[in-house]
Amino acid sequence: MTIKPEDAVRYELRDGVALLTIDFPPVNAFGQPMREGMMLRLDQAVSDPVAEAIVIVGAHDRFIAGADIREFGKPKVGPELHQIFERMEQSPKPIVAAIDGHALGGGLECALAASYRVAASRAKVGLVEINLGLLPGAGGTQRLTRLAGPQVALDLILNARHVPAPKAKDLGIIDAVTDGDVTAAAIAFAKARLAQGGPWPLAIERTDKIQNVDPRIFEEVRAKNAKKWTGLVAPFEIVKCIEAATTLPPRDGLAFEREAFKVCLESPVREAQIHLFFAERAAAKVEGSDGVKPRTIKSVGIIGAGTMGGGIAMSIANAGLEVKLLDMSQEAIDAGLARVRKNYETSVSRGSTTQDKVDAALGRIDGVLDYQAFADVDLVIEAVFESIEVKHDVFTKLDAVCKPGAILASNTSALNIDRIAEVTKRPGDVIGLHFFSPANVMKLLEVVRGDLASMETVVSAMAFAKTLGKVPVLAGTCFGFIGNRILHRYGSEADVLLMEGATPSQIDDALKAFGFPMGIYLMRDMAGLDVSYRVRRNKAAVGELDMNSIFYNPIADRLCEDGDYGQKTGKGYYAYEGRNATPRPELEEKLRIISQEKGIERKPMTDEEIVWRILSAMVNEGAKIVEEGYAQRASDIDVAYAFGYGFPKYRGGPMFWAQQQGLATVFAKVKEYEARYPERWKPAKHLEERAQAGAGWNR
Ligand code: T1G
Repeated sequence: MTIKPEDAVRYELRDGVALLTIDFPPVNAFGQPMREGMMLRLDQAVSDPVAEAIVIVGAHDRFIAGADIREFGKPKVGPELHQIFERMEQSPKPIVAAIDGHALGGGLECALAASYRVAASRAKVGLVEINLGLLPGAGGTQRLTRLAGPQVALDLILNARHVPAPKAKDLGIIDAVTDGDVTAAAIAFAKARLAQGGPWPLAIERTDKIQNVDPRIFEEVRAKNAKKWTGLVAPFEIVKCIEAATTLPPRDGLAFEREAFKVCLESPVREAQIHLFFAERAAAKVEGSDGVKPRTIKSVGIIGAGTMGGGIAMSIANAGLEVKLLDMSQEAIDAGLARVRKNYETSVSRGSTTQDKVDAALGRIDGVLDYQAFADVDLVIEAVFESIEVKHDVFTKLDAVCKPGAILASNTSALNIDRIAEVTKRPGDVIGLHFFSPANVMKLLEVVRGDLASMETVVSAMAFAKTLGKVPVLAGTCFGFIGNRILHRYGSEADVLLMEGATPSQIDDALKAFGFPMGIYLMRDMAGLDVSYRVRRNKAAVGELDMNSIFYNPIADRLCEDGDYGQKTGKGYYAYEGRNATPRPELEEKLRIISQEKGIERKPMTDEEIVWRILSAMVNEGAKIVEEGYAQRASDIDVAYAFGYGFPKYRGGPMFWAQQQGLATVFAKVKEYEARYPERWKPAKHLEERAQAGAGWNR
């Protein structure tokens, strides 16, 4: 049902003020009907002899979420945002933006084109376009800079800050804040300004905040962020626009910004980041769950006060929920709580939170020694030793103690959830909640469902993840779920490349040049090589791993046998002075010996070959995970990798990257590798089908 412009923006008169109410679900994003409605109602208000002033408000306690992101990349129909905002600035009557909820992107730009801005104290405002690979393209870089100065504009826009209204008032962005009804406050504000008389202020004509600006601030911000902005377009264009606001006349600055916006719009980065925006939201949707309501989760028990358990406790307490943290001894609990306090202290010292928020969160974490403490909790998460025997013991006890309907979750990173669920009398209530370390920081949360889990339990776990501010991805219970299964596959491909002639630093440098924050070998050295060494030996002992296979690279075993466990012993794939890693020539000698033992001829390799082999391994494995039903859709793989495994967001994720290369091209590469390694490179049927359909991923 298409909403008519006159319904997208309603009109009424209140006490001599024209009230424009925007009602364009779900979040008042500037879709065509809303843009047309704004033009219609602005003209109506300006020509209405009864209306002495104009107030713009959003229905359902939310202002405007910005431009309609779904329209990007499609031909523009209807008035452009900048035309609406110019129309506002030509109004002979004062316009007051009444902001509640969010005013983001084009939403705040709309408010900045008004004469005044009144906000509810709970409202937040921001120019967040950089998250989409864009910049505020409807005057935001110009009006905000002239209203609040270039330093504030650089900070808010480059960091996509959601600024609380009181702080925005201190910065000069908002004129008044109210704890009451924002519409009434805005009308009263308009009437008061009418009584004082015009002219009505225009942010675009302000000059006081752009006097004597030191041009070096722009060079400094570029230099400071050069590494972080590698591969990006928008940040550089944003700095240019803010600099232009301090040097160009208003209309020239607006024109400059519109050109810069086009540069961002046309970049592949914008497509990738907008893909992730919608992919993140799609990932939260569980197919087949219509009508299934989540259970309420207000109190949570955690078993294991170690690093993971403590981090999970923090993320739950930060969300305002009560947490009981259990361990086997008071010493273990005290040590766990001490680690939690230390983490909070670091966050406060970094300014990423405040002491009173930390005190409140700590007040919600209670150390307990007895399982009985979990009798009334709504959810328990175990974060104990990764052994099925230990999990069985824990879940048997939980099953006996917890109330009916309590959800029992395991933080396991690879064990089969059904094998855990089947020891309880409530297998339907058992789910995996795979947090990523540090659990109080990492956004990704893999919700792992076994065949025994009920849909209500799955929906409840996904909703709980959102409550924590996490990015949930629903995974099936194959080995390694989604993220680690792909990590395992591309890690073993990298190990084969080492035997074919590459070195750890060459592979890591190629991955960093692609956009990963860190290469796989540096990551392994940081994690420590000894843990996975023990796992491999256990697997080999029970015949689950053939160390004699031509594709098995024993380099990590040999490093461990030399006592080189990585960063913690000063040597691993790299040699370390503190955290500074340098390549090890003796390791390259070891690799030459291994290649000889395996009968593999070492050849020089290009970075492009390395990237294609590793990315193709990720994509082919991802396609298998989707076709086997362990992921709901290809974009979920992208969300998992962008939010949990350091995949550069500006590339949209491995599956999106493959789509940008062309699935037929990726399929051809996989076939090429299959010709060389038949048993390692079976093409995924899903990839083959989509490549042959000449289309992208169908879900
Ligand atoms: N355009 C289109 N759809 C949007 C949208 C938008 N701007 N924002 C949200 N949606 C959809 C979303 O896909 C989901 O759809 C539903 O609304 C609820 O979203 C010219 C160029 C406002 C804080 O980046 O941050 O302005 O899944 O689950 O948790 O300079 O939505 O239900 O089908 O996120 O209550 C800049 C993006 C745009 C803000 C609300 N603005 N949105 O959070 O709901 S570019 C943004 C958000 C721009 C100008 C530039 C959040 C929210 P579905 P949700 P929420």
